[in-house]
Amino acid sequence: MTIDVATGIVRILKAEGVGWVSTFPVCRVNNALGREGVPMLMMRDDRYAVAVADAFSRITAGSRIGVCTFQGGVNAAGMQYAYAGMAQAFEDGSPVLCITDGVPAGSSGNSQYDVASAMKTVSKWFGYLDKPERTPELMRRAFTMLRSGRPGPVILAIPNATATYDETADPYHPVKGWKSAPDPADVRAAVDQLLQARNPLIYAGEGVIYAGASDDLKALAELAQVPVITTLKAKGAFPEDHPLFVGVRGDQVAHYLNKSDVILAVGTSLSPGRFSHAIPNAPTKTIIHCNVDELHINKMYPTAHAVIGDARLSLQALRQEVSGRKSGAARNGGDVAAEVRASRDEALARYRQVMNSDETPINPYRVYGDLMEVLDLKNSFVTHESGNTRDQLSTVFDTLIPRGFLGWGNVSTLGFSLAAAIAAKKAFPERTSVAVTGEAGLGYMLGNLEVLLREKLGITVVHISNGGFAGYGPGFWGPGHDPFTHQVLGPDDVDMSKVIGALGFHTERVKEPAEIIPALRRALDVNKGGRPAYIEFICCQYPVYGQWVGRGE
Ligand SMILES: Cc1ncc(C[n+]2csc(CCOP(=O)(O)OP(=O)(O)O)c2C)c(N)n1
Ligand SMILES: [Mg+2]
Repeated sequence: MTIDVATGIVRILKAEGVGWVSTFPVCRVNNALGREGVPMLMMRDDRYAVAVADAFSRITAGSRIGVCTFQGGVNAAGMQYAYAGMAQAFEDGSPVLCITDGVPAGSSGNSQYDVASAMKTVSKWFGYLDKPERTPELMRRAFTMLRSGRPGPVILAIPNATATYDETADPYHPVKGWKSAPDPADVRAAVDQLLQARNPLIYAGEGVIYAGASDDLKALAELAQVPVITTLKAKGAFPEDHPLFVGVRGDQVAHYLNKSDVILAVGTSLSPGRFSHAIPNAPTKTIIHCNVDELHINKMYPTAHAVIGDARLSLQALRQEVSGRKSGAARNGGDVAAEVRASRDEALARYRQVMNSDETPINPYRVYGDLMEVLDLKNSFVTHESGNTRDQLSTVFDTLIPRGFLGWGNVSTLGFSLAAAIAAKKAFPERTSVAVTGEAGLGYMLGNLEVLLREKLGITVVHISNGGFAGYGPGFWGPGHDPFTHQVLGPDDVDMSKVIGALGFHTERVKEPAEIIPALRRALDVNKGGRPAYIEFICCQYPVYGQWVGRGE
Protein backbone atom coordinates (compact mmCIF):
# COMPACT_ATOMS: atom_id res chain seq x y z
CA MET A 1 0.00 0.00 0.00
CA THR A 2 1.20 3.49 -0.82
CA ILE A 3 1.64 5.75 2.18
CA ASP A 4 3.36 9.04 2.87
CA VAL A 5 6.69 9.18 4.69
CA ALA A 6 5.27 10.78 7.84
CA THR A 7 2.65 8.05 8.22
CA GLY A 8 5.27 5.40 7.54
CA ILE A 9 7.50 6.77 10.27
CA VAL A 10 4.66 6.89 12.77
CA ARG A 11 3.59 3.32 12.05
CA ILE A 12 7.15 2.19 12.53
CA LEU A 13 7.35 4.07 15.82
CA LYS A 14 4.22 2.23 16.92
CA ALA A 15 5.74 -1.09 15.85
CA GLU A 16 8.78 -0.18 17.96
CA GLY A 17 6.56 0.31 21.02
CA VAL A 18 6.74 4.09 21.20
CA GLY A 19 3.70 5.18 23.21
CA TRP A 20 4.02 8.97 23.00
CA VAL A 21 6.21 11.65 21.52
CA SER A 22 7.27 14.94 23.05
CA THR A 23 7.26 17.97 20.82
CA PHE A 24 7.23 21.64 20.36
CA PRO A 25 5.61 22.66 17.07
CA VAL A 26 6.13 22.60 14.21
CA CYS A 27 7.27 19.39 12.61
CA ARG A 28 5.67 17.80 9.58
CA VAL A 29 5.54 14.38 11.21
CA ASN A 30 3.27 15.71 13.97
CA ASN A 31 0.05 15.58 11.97
CA ALA A 32 0.69 11.95 11.14
CA LEU A 33 1.24 11.28 14.84
CA GLY A 34 -2.12 12.91 15.52
CA ARG A 35 -3.91 11.03 12.72
CA GLU A 36 -2.44 7.69 13.78
CA GLY A 37 -3.42 8.27 17.40
CA VAL A 38 0.03 8.60 19.00
CA PRO A 39 -0.29 11.04 21.92
CA MET A 40 1.96 14.07 21.84
CA LEU A 41 3.30 15.65 24.99
CA MET A 42 3.52 19.24 23.88
CA MET A 43 6.13 21.08 25.84
CA ARG A 44 6.47 24.86 25.80
CA ASP A 45 9.84 25.00 24.14
CA ASP A 46 12.01 22.84 21.93
CA ARG A 47 14.77 22.27 24.46
CA TYR A 48 12.27 20.72 26.87
CA ALA A 49 10.77 18.62 24.04
CA VAL A 50 14.19 17.03 23.66
CA ALA A 51 14.90 16.91 27.39
CA VAL A 52 11.71 15.03 28.31
CA ALA A 53 12.35 12.37 25.66
CA ASP A 54 16.02 12.24 26.65
CA ALA A 55 15.12 11.77 30.31
CA PHE A 56 12.58 9.06 29.44
CA SER A 57 15.32 7.08 27.69
CA ARG A 58 17.63 7.57 30.67
CA ILE A 59 15.08 6.63 33.30
CA THR A 60 13.99 3.49 31.45
CA ALA A 61 17.67 2.71 30.73
CA GLY A 62 16.92 2.67 27.04
CA SER A 63 14.39 -0.15 27.40
CA ARG A 64 11.78 2.36 26.21
CA ILE A 65 13.14 4.89 23.76
CA GLY A 66 12.13 8.53 24.23
CA VAL A 67 11.15 10.21 20.97
CA CYS A 68 10.75 13.91 20.22
CA THR A 69 10.05 16.12 17.24
CA PHE A 70 10.95 19.75 16.66
CA GLN A 71 11.13 22.28 13.89
CA GLY A 72 13.96 22.02 11.39
CA GLY A 73 14.39 22.51 7.67
CA VAL A 74 15.28 25.87 6.19
CA ASN A 75 13.50 27.72 8.99
CA ALA A 76 15.28 25.81 11.76
CA ALA A 77 14.25 28.09 14.64
CA GLY A 78 13.12 25.12 16.72
CA MET A 79 16.28 23.20 16.04
CA GLN A 80 18.44 26.13 17.07
CA TYR A 81 16.74 26.09 20.45
CA ALA A 82 16.59 22.29 20.64
CA TYR A 83 20.35 22.19 20.11
CA ALA A 84 20.89 22.80 23.83
CA GLY A 85 18.88 19.69 24.67
CA MET A 86 20.64 17.67 21.99
CA ALA A 87 24.07 18.72 23.20
CA GLN A 88 23.20 17.63 26.72
CA ALA A 89 21.83 14.28 25.50
CA PHE A 90 24.99 13.73 23.48
CA GLU A 91 27.32 14.69 26.29
CA ASP A 92 25.51 12.42 28.72
CA GLY A 93 25.13 9.57 26.19
CA SER A 94 21.35 9.27 26.16
CA PRO A 95 19.65 7.15 23.49
CA VAL A 96 16.92 9.57 22.43
CA LEU A 97 15.37 9.69 18.96
CA CYS A 98 14.88 13.18 17.52
CA ILE A 99 12.83 13.66 14.39
CA THR A 100 12.89 16.94 12.54
CA ASP A 101 12.21 18.42 9.11
CA GLY A 102 15.18 18.16 6.80
CA VAL A 103 16.35 20.82 4.38
CA PRO A 104 14.56 19.93 1.12
CA ALA A 105 16.52 18.99 -1.98
CA GLY A 106 17.34 22.17 -3.85
CA SER A 107 17.46 24.33 -0.70
CA SER A 108 20.75 23.26 0.84
CA GLY A 109 23.10 26.16 1.43
CA ASN A 110 20.22 28.67 1.62
CA SER A 111 20.48 29.19 5.36
CA GLN A 112 23.44 30.42 7.35
CA TYR A 113 22.94 27.72 9.98
CA ASP A 114 24.04 24.43 8.50
CA VAL A 115 21.51 21.99 9.87
CA ALA A 116 23.28 18.77 8.92
CA SER A 117 26.70 19.72 10.19
CA ALA A 118 25.26 21.21 13.40
CA MET A 119 23.30 18.04 14.13
CA LYS A 120 26.28 15.82 13.43
CA THR A 121 28.15 17.42 16.32
CA VAL A 122 25.49 16.34 18.82
CA SER A 123 24.41 12.92 17.64
CA LYS A 124 25.62 9.36 17.54
CA TRP A 125 24.09 9.18 14.09
CA PHE A 126 22.37 11.69 11.80
CA GLY A 127 20.10 10.22 9.13
CA TYR A 128 18.82 12.22 6.18
CA LEU A 129 15.88 10.62 4.44
CA ASP A 130 16.70 11.50 0.85
CA LYS A 131 14.30 9.03 -0.76
CA PRO A 132 10.85 8.00 0.52
CA GLU A 133 11.54 4.29 -0.12
CA ARG A 134 14.37 4.49 2.41
CA THR A 135 11.97 5.14 5.30
CA PRO A 136 12.14 1.56 6.67
CA GLU A 137 15.89 1.40 6.18
CA LEU A 138 16.60 4.64 8.03
CA MET A 139 14.23 3.72 10.84
CA ARG A 140 15.93 0.31 11.16
CA ARG A 141 19.31 1.97 11.33
CA ALA A 142 18.04 4.51 13.85
CA PHE A 143 16.73 1.84 16.21
CA THR A 144 19.86 -0.24 15.73
CA MET A 145 21.93 2.74 16.89
CA LEU A 146 19.54 3.44 19.75
CA ARG A 147 19.48 -0.14 21.05
CA SER A 148 23.07 -1.28 20.49
CA GLY A 149 26.51 -0.24 21.62
CA ARG A 150 27.39 2.97 23.39
CA PRO A 151 24.15 4.96 23.91
CA GLY A 152 23.68 8.34 22.27
CA PRO A 153 21.11 10.47 20.48
CA VAL A 154 19.98 9.73 16.95
CA ILE A 155 18.53 12.38 14.66
CA LEU A 156 16.39 11.80 11.61
CA ALA A 157 15.83 14.70 9.21
CA ILE A 158 12.84 14.32 6.90
CA PRO A 159 13.00 16.72 3.96
CA ASN A 160 9.72 15.67 2.37
CA ALA A 161 7.20 14.15 4.76
CA THR A 162 4.41 14.00 2.14
CA ALA A 163 6.35 12.00 -0.45
CA THR A 164 4.96 8.49 -0.81
CA TYR A 165 6.29 4.96 -1.05
CA ASP A 166 5.01 1.40 -1.12
CA GLU A 167 4.79 0.21 2.48
CA THR A 168 4.68 -3.46 1.43
CA ALA A 169 7.89 -3.40 -0.64
CA ASP A 170 10.17 -3.48 2.42
CA PRO A 171 8.07 -4.47 5.43
CA TYR A 172 9.41 -3.21 8.75
CA HIS A 173 10.34 -5.55 11.58
CA PRO A 174 11.21 -4.07 15.00
CA VAL A 175 14.89 -3.95 15.85
CA LYS A 176 16.00 -6.06 18.77
CA GLY A 177 19.36 -4.41 19.57
CA TRP A 178 22.53 -6.44 20.11
CA LYS A 179 25.17 -6.88 22.76
CA SER A 180 28.69 -8.15 22.69
CA ALA A 181 30.52 -10.31 25.24
CA PRO A 182 34.14 -9.72 26.21
CA ASP A 183 37.13 -11.75 25.13
CA PRO A 184 37.63 -14.52 27.75
CA ALA A 185 41.39 -13.88 27.75
CA ASP A 186 40.76 -10.27 28.79
CA VAL A 187 38.44 -11.45 31.54
CA ARG A 188 41.10 -13.82 32.87
CA ALA A 189 43.73 -11.09 32.86
CA ALA A 190 41.38 -8.73 34.67
CA VAL A 191 40.59 -11.31 37.34
CA ASP A 192 44.30 -12.09 37.82
CA GLN A 193 44.79 -8.46 38.77
CA LEU A 194 41.63 -8.14 40.80
CA LEU A 195 42.45 -11.13 42.98
CA GLN A 196 45.99 -9.98 43.57
CA ALA A 197 44.91 -6.53 44.69
CA ARG A 198 45.39 -5.44 48.26
CA ASN A 199 42.84 -2.66 48.04
CA PRO A 200 40.59 -3.13 45.04
CA LEU A 201 37.76 -0.70 44.29
CA ILE A 202 34.87 -0.93 41.86
CA TYR A 203 34.08 2.32 40.07
CA ALA A 204 30.64 1.87 38.50
CA GLY A 205 29.21 4.11 35.80
CA GLU A 206 25.89 4.52 34.06
CA GLY A 207 26.71 1.72 31.61
CA VAL A 208 25.76 -0.63 34.46
CA ILE A 209 22.27 0.85 34.49
CA TYR A 210 21.89 0.78 30.71
CA ALA A 211 22.96 -2.86 30.67
CA GLY A 212 20.50 -3.74 33.44
CA ALA A 213 23.49 -5.06 35.36
CA SER A 214 22.87 -3.84 38.91
CA ASP A 215 22.31 -7.35 40.26
CA ASP A 216 25.45 -8.59 38.52
CA LEU A 217 27.46 -5.71 39.96
CA LYS A 218 26.21 -6.56 43.42
CA ALA A 219 26.97 -10.24 42.96
CA LEU A 220 30.54 -9.57 41.84
CA ALA A 221 31.19 -7.05 44.61
CA GLU A 222 29.91 -9.50 47.21
CA LEU A 223 31.81 -12.46 45.82
CA ALA A 224 35.12 -10.63 45.61
CA GLN A 225 34.38 -8.40 48.66
CA VAL A 226 35.20 -5.19 46.82
CA PRO A 227 33.89 -1.77 47.91
CA VAL A 228 31.90 0.16 45.31
CA ILE A 229 31.70 3.80 44.33
CA THR A 230 29.36 5.04 41.60
CA THR A 231 29.46 8.03 39.30
CA LEU A 232 26.87 10.80 39.55
CA LYS A 233 25.00 9.43 36.54
CA ALA A 234 25.16 5.90 37.94
CA LYS A 235 23.85 6.84 41.38
CA GLY A 236 21.53 3.98 42.30
CA ALA A 237 23.32 1.36 40.17
CA PHE A 238 24.40 -0.14 43.50
CA PRO A 239 22.02 -0.13 46.49
CA GLU A 240 23.21 2.61 48.80
CA ASP A 241 22.24 0.76 51.96
CA HIS A 242 24.59 -2.06 51.00
CA PRO A 243 27.54 -2.67 53.37
CA LEU A 244 30.00 -2.38 50.46
CA PHE A 245 28.68 0.96 49.17
CA VAL A 246 31.17 3.74 49.73
CA GLY A 247 29.47 6.69 48.05
CA VAL A 248 29.33 8.96 45.05
CA ARG A 249 31.44 11.77 46.46
CA GLY A 250 32.87 12.98 49.73
CA ASP A 251 35.78 12.23 52.04
CA GLN A 252 35.11 8.51 52.20
CA VAL A 253 35.17 8.27 48.40
CA ALA A 254 38.41 10.24 48.31
CA HIS A 255 39.82 7.86 50.92
CA TYR A 256 38.98 4.77 48.88
CA LEU A 257 40.15 6.27 45.61
CA ASN A 258 43.44 7.22 47.22
CA LYS A 259 44.12 3.92 48.88
CA SER A 260 43.05 1.66 46.00
CA ASP A 261 45.74 -0.21 44.11
CA VAL A 262 43.41 -1.76 41.54
CA ILE A 263 40.38 0.03 40.14
CA LEU A 264 37.78 -2.00 38.31
CA ALA A 265 35.90 0.61 36.27
CA VAL A 266 32.65 -0.66 34.74
CA GLY A 267 30.41 1.26 32.34
CA THR A 268 32.07 4.60 32.97
CA SER A 269 34.08 6.86 30.70
CA LEU A 270 36.55 7.67 33.51
CA SER A 271 36.61 11.29 32.37
CA PRO A 272 37.73 13.55 35.19
CA GLY A 273 37.09 17.24 35.52
CA ARG A 274 33.42 17.47 34.72
CA PHE A 275 31.21 16.16 37.48
CA SER A 276 33.34 13.21 38.40
CA HIS A 277 36.53 12.20 40.15
CA ALA A 278 40.04 12.15 38.84
CA ILE A 279 42.02 9.01 39.69
CA PRO A 280 44.65 10.15 42.18
CA ASN A 281 48.18 8.85 41.49
CA ALA A 282 46.86 6.97 38.50
CA PRO A 283 50.29 5.73 37.32
CA THR A 284 50.68 3.81 40.59
CA LYS A 285 47.37 2.01 40.18
CA THR A 286 46.19 -0.76 37.92
CA ILE A 287 43.11 0.30 36.00
CA ILE A 288 40.87 -2.42 34.63
CA HIS A 289 38.37 -0.80 32.32
CA CYS A 290 35.18 -2.55 31.25
CA ASN A 291 33.41 -0.59 28.58
CA VAL A 292 31.02 -1.21 25.75
CA ASP A 293 33.46 0.15 23.21
CA GLU A 294 36.98 1.45 22.88
CA LEU A 295 36.25 5.19 22.94
CA HIS A 296 37.11 5.60 26.61
CA ILE A 297 39.94 3.06 26.83
CA ASN A 298 43.32 4.68 27.48
CA LYS A 299 41.61 8.05 27.81
CA MET A 300 43.30 10.29 30.38
CA TYR A 301 44.76 7.26 32.19
CA PRO A 302 46.55 4.23 30.85
CA THR A 303 44.25 1.21 30.84
CA ALA A 304 46.05 -1.85 32.20
CA HIS A 305 43.37 -4.28 31.11
CA ALA A 306 40.42 -3.48 28.90
CA VAL A 307 37.36 -5.69 28.95
CA ILE A 308 35.28 -4.65 25.98
CA GLY A 309 31.66 -5.64 25.94
CA ASP A 310 28.25 -5.13 27.42
CA ALA A 311 28.47 -4.35 31.15
CA ARG A 312 26.15 -7.16 32.18
CA LEU A 313 27.89 -9.80 30.12
CA SER A 314 31.25 -8.50 31.32
CA LEU A 315 30.26 -8.55 34.99
CA GLN A 316 28.84 -12.03 34.60
CA ALA A 317 32.02 -13.25 32.94
CA LEU A 318 34.15 -11.66 35.67
CA ARG A 319 32.05 -13.22 38.37
CA GLN A 320 32.22 -16.63 36.78
CA GLU A 321 35.99 -16.35 36.48
CA VAL A 322 36.35 -15.22 40.10
CA SER A 323 34.20 -18.03 41.42
CA GLY A 324 36.13 -20.57 39.36
CA ARG A 325 39.37 -19.38 40.92
CA LYS A 326 38.43 -18.82 44.48
CA SER A 327 39.96 -20.92 47.12
CA GLY A 328 38.78 -19.02 50.16
CA ALA A 329 38.35 -15.28 50.27
CA ALA A 330 41.56 -13.32 49.98
CA ARG A 331 39.99 -10.54 51.98
CA ASN A 332 37.85 -10.92 55.04
CA GLY A 333 34.37 -9.74 54.05
CA GLY A 334 33.48 -8.61 57.55
CA ASP A 335 36.54 -6.40 57.76
CA VAL A 336 35.93 -4.79 54.37
CA ALA A 337 32.34 -3.93 55.22
CA ALA A 338 33.25 -2.64 58.68
CA GLU A 339 35.84 -0.33 57.23
CA VAL A 340 33.44 0.98 54.60
CA ARG A 341 30.90 1.67 57.28
CA ALA A 342 33.34 3.46 59.56
CA SER A 343 34.60 5.57 56.69
CA ARG A 344 31.09 6.48 55.55
CA ASP A 345 29.93 7.27 59.07
CA GLU A 346 32.87 9.54 59.67
CA ALA A 347 32.47 11.39 56.37
CA LEU A 348 28.72 11.74 56.61
CA ALA A 349 28.61 12.85 60.25
CA ARG A 350 28.66 16.56 59.41
CA TYR A 351 25.78 16.15 56.96
CA ARG A 352 23.73 13.91 59.19
CA GLN A 353 24.01 16.56 61.85
CA VAL A 354 22.52 19.30 59.68
CA MET A 355 19.89 16.89 58.39
CA ASN A 356 18.47 17.23 61.88
CA SER A 357 19.04 20.97 62.18
CA ASP A 358 16.29 23.17 63.63
CA GLU A 359 17.84 26.39 62.40
CA THR A 360 15.98 29.03 60.42
CA PRO A 361 16.29 29.89 57.59
CA ILE A 362 16.11 26.14 57.08
CA ASN A 363 19.30 24.24 56.35
CA PRO A 364 18.88 22.57 52.92
CA TYR A 365 20.11 19.26 54.34
CA ARG A 366 17.15 19.26 56.70
CA VAL A 367 14.88 19.33 53.64
CA TYR A 368 16.77 16.40 52.07
CA GLY A 369 16.71 14.39 55.30
CA ASP A 370 12.99 14.96 55.73
CA LEU A 371 12.38 14.15 52.06
CA MET A 372 14.09 10.78 52.59
CA GLU A 373 11.85 10.18 55.55
CA VAL A 374 8.65 10.98 53.69
CA LEU A 375 9.39 9.07 50.49
CA ASP A 376 9.16 5.35 49.97
CA LEU A 377 12.69 5.09 48.61
CA LYS A 378 11.84 1.91 46.72
CA ASN A 379 8.92 3.52 44.93
CA SER A 380 9.92 7.08 44.20
CA PHE A 381 11.99 9.20 41.90
CA VAL A 382 14.07 12.21 42.88
CA THR A 383 16.29 14.36 40.79
CA HIS A 384 18.44 17.42 41.39
CA GLU A 385 19.28 20.61 39.60
CA SER A 386 22.50 22.14 38.54
CA GLY A 387 24.04 23.91 41.54
CA ASN A 388 24.00 23.04 45.20
CA THR A 389 21.05 20.69 44.94
CA ARG A 390 23.15 18.41 42.72
CA ASP A 391 26.17 18.61 44.93
CA GLN A 392 24.32 18.17 48.19
CA LEU A 393 21.87 15.46 47.12
CA SER A 394 24.59 13.42 45.45
CA THR A 395 26.49 13.56 48.72
CA VAL A 396 23.72 12.37 51.03
CA PHE A 397 20.58 11.12 49.28
CA ASP A 398 20.14 7.37 49.81
CA THR A 399 19.23 5.69 46.54
CA LEU A 400 18.00 2.15 46.95
CA ILE A 401 16.88 1.23 43.41
CA PRO A 402 18.30 2.00 39.97
CA ARG A 403 16.80 5.30 38.86
CA GLY A 404 15.27 5.97 42.26
CA PHE A 405 17.45 9.02 41.78
CA LEU A 406 18.54 10.47 38.47
CA GLY A 407 21.97 12.02 38.63
CA TRP A 408 22.81 13.83 35.46
CA GLY A 409 25.49 16.03 34.15
CA ASN A 410 28.70 15.42 32.38
CA VAL A 411 27.47 18.92 31.65
CA SER A 412 24.60 19.82 33.97
CA THR A 413 22.22 22.05 32.06
CA LEU A 414 19.95 24.07 34.31
CA GLY A 415 16.26 23.20 34.09
CA PHE A 416 16.66 19.50 33.26
CA SER A 417 15.12 18.38 36.56
CA LEU A 418 11.63 19.32 35.42
CA ALA A 419 12.04 17.27 32.25
CA ALA A 420 13.39 14.37 34.31
CA ALA A 421 10.52 14.48 36.81
CA ILE A 422 7.97 14.57 33.96
CA ALA A 423 9.68 11.65 32.22
CA ALA A 424 9.76 9.67 35.46
CA LYS A 425 6.01 10.17 35.89
CA LYS A 426 5.47 8.98 32.32
CA ALA A 427 7.76 5.99 32.81
CA PHE A 428 6.54 4.95 36.26
CA PRO A 429 3.18 6.61 36.95
CA GLU A 430 2.84 4.83 40.30
CA ARG A 431 6.06 6.35 41.69
CA THR A 432 6.16 9.74 43.34
CA SER A 433 8.28 12.11 41.32
CA VAL A 434 10.20 15.01 42.82
CA ALA A 435 12.45 17.65 41.27
CA VAL A 436 14.66 19.57 43.71
CA THR A 437 15.76 22.93 42.37
CA GLY A 438 17.32 26.28 43.22
CA GLU A 439 16.24 29.58 41.73
CA ALA A 440 18.27 29.23 38.56
CA GLY A 441 16.74 25.89 37.60
CA LEU A 442 13.31 27.25 38.53
CA GLY A 443 13.82 30.20 36.19
CA TYR A 444 14.46 27.84 33.29
CA MET A 445 11.40 25.72 33.98
CA LEU A 446 8.80 28.45 34.66
CA GLY A 447 7.54 28.59 31.06
CA ASN A 448 6.99 24.84 31.06
CA LEU A 449 5.00 24.52 34.28
CA GLU A 450 1.72 24.87 32.38
CA VAL A 451 2.40 21.47 30.82
CA LEU A 452 1.99 19.76 34.20
CA LEU A 453 -1.44 21.28 34.67
CA ARG A 454 -2.57 20.54 31.11
CA GLU A 455 -1.30 16.96 31.25
CA LYS A 456 -2.32 16.38 34.89
CA LEU A 457 1.18 15.32 35.85
CA GLY A 458 1.29 15.03 39.62
CA ILE A 459 4.90 15.83 40.39
CA THR A 460 6.37 17.97 43.14
CA VAL A 461 8.90 20.72 42.63
CA VAL A 462 10.91 21.34 45.80
CA HIS A 463 12.52 24.76 45.73
CA ILE A 464 15.52 25.40 47.97
CA SER A 465 14.81 29.12 48.02
CA ASN A 466 17.95 30.95 49.12
CA GLY A 467 17.84 34.18 47.15
CA GLY A 468 20.94 33.58 45.07
CA PHE A 469 23.26 31.24 43.28
CA ALA A 470 24.60 29.91 46.51
CA GLY A 471 27.77 28.37 45.22
CA TYR A 472 28.94 31.62 43.66
CA GLY A 473 28.77 34.56 46.02
CA PRO A 474 30.64 35.64 49.10
CA GLY A 475 29.82 33.99 52.40
CA PHE A 476 31.27 32.02 55.24
CA TRP A 477 33.23 29.88 52.81
CA GLY A 478 35.26 32.80 51.44
CA PRO A 479 34.94 35.63 48.93
CA GLY A 480 33.07 33.53 46.35
CA HIS A 481 34.18 32.91 42.80
CA ASP A 482 31.46 34.96 41.05
CA PRO A 483 30.68 37.66 43.59
CA PHE A 484 29.23 40.05 40.99
CA THR A 485 26.74 37.58 39.51
CA HIS A 486 25.07 35.60 42.23
CA GLN A 487 22.20 37.62 43.70
CA VAL A 488 18.60 37.46 42.53
CA LEU A 489 15.37 38.61 44.17
CA GLY A 490 14.86 36.25 47.06
CA PRO A 491 12.01 35.10 49.26
CA ASP A 492 11.76 38.51 50.97
CA ASP A 493 11.09 40.18 47.61
CA VAL A 494 9.00 37.64 45.73
CA ASP A 495 6.62 34.99 47.00
CA MET A 496 7.10 32.29 44.39
CA SER A 497 4.47 30.11 46.05
CA LYS A 498 1.90 32.81 45.16
CA VAL A 499 3.24 33.18 41.62
CA ILE A 500 3.09 29.46 40.91
CA GLY A 501 -0.07 29.04 42.97
CA ALA A 502 -1.80 31.48 40.62
CA LEU A 503 -1.02 29.08 37.78
CA GLY A 504 -3.02 26.35 39.53
CA PHE A 505 -0.35 24.38 41.36
CA HIS A 506 -0.79 23.27 44.93
CA THR A 507 1.80 25.49 46.60
CA GLU A 508 3.17 26.09 50.04
CA ARG A 509 5.84 28.29 51.52
CA VAL A 510 7.67 26.71 54.43
CA LYS A 511 9.82 28.59 56.91
CA GLU A 512 9.80 26.27 59.89
CA PRO A 513 11.73 22.98 59.95
CA ALA A 514 8.88 21.28 61.76
CA GLU A 515 6.60 22.08 58.82
CA ILE A 516 8.76 20.36 56.19
CA ILE A 517 7.40 16.85 56.59
CA PRO A 518 3.71 17.80 56.76
CA ALA A 519 4.10 20.08 53.72
CA LEU A 520 5.83 17.36 51.71
CA ARG A 521 3.14 14.88 52.69
CA ARG A 522 0.38 17.25 51.54
CA ALA A 523 2.18 17.82 48.24
CA LEU A 524 2.63 14.12 47.55
CA ASP A 525 -0.98 13.54 48.46
CA VAL A 526 -2.17 16.15 46.02
CA ASN A 527 0.09 14.62 43.36
CA LYS A 528 -1.87 11.39 43.59
CA GLY A 529 -4.83 13.15 42.00
CA GLY A 530 -2.68 14.37 39.10
CA ARG A 531 -2.17 17.87 40.46
CA PRO A 532 1.34 19.24 40.48
CA ALA A 533 2.80 20.84 43.59
CA TYR A 534 5.45 23.41 44.30
CA ILE A 535 6.90 23.87 47.77
CA GLU A 536 9.14 26.80 48.51
CA PHE A 537 11.46 26.07 51.42
CA ILE A 538 13.03 29.26 52.77
CA CYS A 539 16.58 28.13 53.23
CA CYS A 540 19.96 29.47 54.15
CA GLN A 541 22.85 29.46 51.73
CA TYR A 542 24.94 26.48 52.74
CA PRO A 543 27.29 25.44 49.94
CA VAL A 544 28.80 22.49 51.78
CA TYR A 545 29.02 19.08 50.14
CA GLY A 546 31.36 16.24 49.22
CA GLN A 547 34.08 17.13 46.76
CA TRP A 548 35.25 15.50 43.56
CA VAL A 549 38.75 14.14 43.91
CA GLY A 550 41.26 16.08 41.91
CA ARG A 551 39.15 19.14 41.17
CA GLY A 552 40.49 21.37 43.94
CA GLU A 553 38.75 21.71 47.26
C1 LIG B 1 22.31 26.23 31.17
C2 LIG B 1 23.28 26.49 32.27
N1 LIG B 1 23.88 27.71 32.37
C3 LIG B 1 24.72 27.95 33.40
C4 LIG B 1 25.02 27.00 34.33
C5 LIG B 1 25.96 27.32 35.48
N2 LIG B 1 25.28 27.24 36.77
C6 LIG B 1 25.36 26.13 37.51
S1 LIG B 1 24.57 26.23 38.95
C7 LIG B 1 24.12 27.85 38.66
C8 LIG B 1 23.37 28.64 39.66
C9 LIG B 1 22.57 27.80 40.62
O1 LIG B 1 21.92 28.59 41.56
P1 LIG B 1 20.57 28.16 42.23
O2 LIG B 1 19.67 27.55 41.24
O3 LIG B 1 20.02 29.29 42.99
O4 LIG B 1 21.00 26.98 43.17
P2 LIG B 1 21.73 27.01 44.56
O5 LIG B 1 23.14 26.60 44.24
O6 LIG B 1 21.62 28.37 45.16
O7 LIG B 1 21.03 25.99 45.38
C10 LIG B 1 24.61 28.25 37.42
C11 LIG B 1 24.44 29.59 36.85
C12 LIG B 1 24.40 25.73 34.14
N3 LIG B 1 24.63 24.72 34.94
N4 LIG B 1 23.54 25.53 33.13
MG1 LIG C 1 19.84 29.48 45.05
